[in-house]
Amino acid sequence: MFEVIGERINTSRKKVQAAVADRDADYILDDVKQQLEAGANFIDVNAGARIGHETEDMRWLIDTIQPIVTVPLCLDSPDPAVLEMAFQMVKKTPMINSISLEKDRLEAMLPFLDGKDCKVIALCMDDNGMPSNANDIIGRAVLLVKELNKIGIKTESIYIDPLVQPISTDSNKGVMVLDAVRGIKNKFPEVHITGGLSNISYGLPQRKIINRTFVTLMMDAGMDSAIIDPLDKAIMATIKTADMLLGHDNFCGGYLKGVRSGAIKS
Ligand code: THG
Repeated sequence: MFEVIGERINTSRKKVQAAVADRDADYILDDVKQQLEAGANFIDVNAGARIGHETEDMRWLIDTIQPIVTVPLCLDSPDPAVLEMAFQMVKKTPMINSISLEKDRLEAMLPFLDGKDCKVIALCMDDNGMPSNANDIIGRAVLLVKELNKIGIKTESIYIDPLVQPISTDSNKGVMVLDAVRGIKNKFPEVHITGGLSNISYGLPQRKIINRTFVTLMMDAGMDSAIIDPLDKAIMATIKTADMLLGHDNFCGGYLKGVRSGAIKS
């Protein structure tokens, strides 16, 4: 079944940033509870936005969230020192978000991940920047899997983020990433595909209909996870329905449960 990584605990969001600055635990706990009730399979925690405060903000967020969280955290930082500190604090093995092929980041992250039996999000980003065609994305995914396998991370623990780019700048950006996902899954059937979706609609009006339609297409191509807002009922209902239609929901059980709980309405 599709795995939802709840994106809301991110200090780039104004209200979360204020709550973190004020050490307002109630606000954070209430938000996390809502994400869990909505069906988040992981809770992403990103404390990167208050420059100079990432380590202490991450420590406070984990201390705050950990007592109530029933799913693993997804530790979201480019800094291996922050990730190491956070990794030592968590009780459930976390997902690490993220590694990339950028030379400095790769060289810093590989020793941190070496010997850790955890899930890892791997971005198809290198020192040349964003990928420019499907083969470029696939080639980067191959290198990421190779580097991670070398240090003992199993292919089934790797979540490739192909990096979604705005379709408003180039009408091929949708097909490009869809073709890339098919190519990656063809080479590595056991690898997971994840990522943020909302970049696809950047610069266009009525973004949510674009994001919802795109996730459906991405799921057909092989995406089986995404970093989204689980409180967005429409996208959650779309994902559950697409999962059923793609044969990932035995006896339509997940869909019917969603309807009974009121989460899915036509
Ligand atoms: N891939 C991976 N990790 C990621 C991303 C990705 N982590 C961060 C980000 N992208 C996904 N997380 C968020 C979290 C919050 C918001 C968007 C993405 C969000 N943004 C509002 C907006 O842009 O309008 C901010 C509004 C506010 O201030 O509240 O809510 O792609 N691996």
